[in-house]
Amino acid sequence: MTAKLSYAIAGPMPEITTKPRTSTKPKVERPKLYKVILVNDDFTPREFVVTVLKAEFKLSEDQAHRVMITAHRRGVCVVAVFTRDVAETKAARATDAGKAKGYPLMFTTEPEE
Ligand code: TYC
Repeated sequence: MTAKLSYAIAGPMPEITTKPRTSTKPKVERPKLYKVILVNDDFTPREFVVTVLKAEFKLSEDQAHRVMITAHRRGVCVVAVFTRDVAETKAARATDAGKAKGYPLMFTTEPEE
């Protein structure tokens, strides 16, 4: 006896397959930035403030003088922005530089909008 092969017209139910996501949406969130703020006081010598700004924040003589004089006139001046860790470390180091000389020089940090 010869076996007869029979074929259904519609064929098998198509399988619905979904391709697994191999490439995911790139999630590159930019880190929040923090401002380092120079606060004025009545005791720290101007030239010392300029020296600290140049040493800790790599400002030029001209930039450092502008930042110092802005804080002197207005009370505060934004020095620069960094990631949180860097901003806090630099603000602490710059504040400590004043403290080491007996000056009340102060740098603070605050998050950008
Ligand atoms: N006001 C200080 C003075 O007259 C100078 C100064 C400027 C100090 C800016 C701090 O953040 C400062 N000697």
